[in-house]
Amino acid sequence: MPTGQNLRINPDRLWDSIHELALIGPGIAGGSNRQTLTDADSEGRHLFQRWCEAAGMSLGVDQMGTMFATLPGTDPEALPVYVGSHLDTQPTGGRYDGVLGVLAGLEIVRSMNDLGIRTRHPIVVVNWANEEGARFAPAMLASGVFAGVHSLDYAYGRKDPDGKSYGDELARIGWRGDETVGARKMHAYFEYHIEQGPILEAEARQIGVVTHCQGLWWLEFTLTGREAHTGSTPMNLRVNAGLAMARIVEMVQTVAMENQPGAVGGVGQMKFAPNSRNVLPGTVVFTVDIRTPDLAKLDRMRARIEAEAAAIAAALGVGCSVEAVGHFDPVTFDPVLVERVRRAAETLGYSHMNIISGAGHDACWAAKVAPATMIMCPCVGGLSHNEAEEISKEWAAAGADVLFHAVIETAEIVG
Ligand code: HGY
Ligand code: MN
Ligand code: MN
Repeated sequence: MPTGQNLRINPDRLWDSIHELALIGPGIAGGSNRQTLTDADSEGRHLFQRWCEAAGMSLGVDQMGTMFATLPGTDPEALPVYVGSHLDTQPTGGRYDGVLGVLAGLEIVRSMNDLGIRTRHPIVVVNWANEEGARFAPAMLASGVFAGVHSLDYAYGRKDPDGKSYGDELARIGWRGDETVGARKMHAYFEYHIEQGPILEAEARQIGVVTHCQGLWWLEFTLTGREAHTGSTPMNLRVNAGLAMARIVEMVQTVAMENQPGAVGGVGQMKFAPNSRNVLPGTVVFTVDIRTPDLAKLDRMRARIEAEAAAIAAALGVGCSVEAVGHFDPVTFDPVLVERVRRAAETLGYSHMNIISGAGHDACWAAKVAPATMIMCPCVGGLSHNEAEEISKEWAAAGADVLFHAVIETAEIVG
């Protein structure tokens, strides 16, 4: 039975919590730099733990460092309803990516306490470890282990650019829990997230009813040229890995544009060695990120990019190897939960539209092991993964109200 229109979260408390957490691991331009398994990440985790315990929740932590805060239901045998996202950020991230979803989950519990609402199913608020994949690729690493996509050994062995391993860093900050990853079973999973794109704002809709998430490949290329003097080496004697990289990046743009509408491709990370301004690079390592909601198109784009990159490198005498360091197929979210989100937006009188998530989320892996769906709110100019990422308190609260209704309807209000 849909919940009443008057059931709403406390917008000020949600907004204040978001901005109190933002004081931990601040960026250099007003955003956040709370990269996974850093001391700032740990400090943010401790604050979240204190807030959850103050709201009457008990905390569990699994072997990947994912945090699960539980509000008991009236039926201890009932599988919990999970509400989650992530508190780790990009190096130059915004205040809301991930954080909004975790703290909106906490706000639901705080509001249930205020209103004396109990549910039959327990409610668990989740902070997934290493959603961003910025420090340790791939993204959504902990939820991937939880869903059985990655082994724990693989995850522990992932290295950051300084060669530190996930397992060592998790132990160093003291957040390696005992729970077996993936042992928990979910009745349902909800994730509330900023859109990270321009559609909802452009369409003047308050709520994104997320029906799908586009699929992704992260292809890490290693190009091997010959280190040589940039001044005295004649052009015809160069084995130029930098030139090969430039032509491959241009080709990725061409492949993405030839697969419009509904495909993206680009490069966000690149490393030259020895990275000296007057030495032609011996090695260039960079990651190509391609995405589309169409599985066949995604795999065609990958095959074409790998084949054309090999040909570009060969024509320049440059060595070329590629490793897939991140992947998930396009995801279809649970139609029953999607309809519950849509009905909640209607009950509350919020404008809404169906949307496909452009970014990847832990919900993509949760959907492999439980009925799952997402809710989105607009963000200013569609900007995200940028310290200037911005949303309004009204947008944040509207999505949290919809989340509140969908979650407690799924968890079955008692009394
Ligand atoms: O890459 C993504 O889509 C997400 O931000 N990890
Ligand atoms: Mn995110
Ligand atoms: Mn992100």
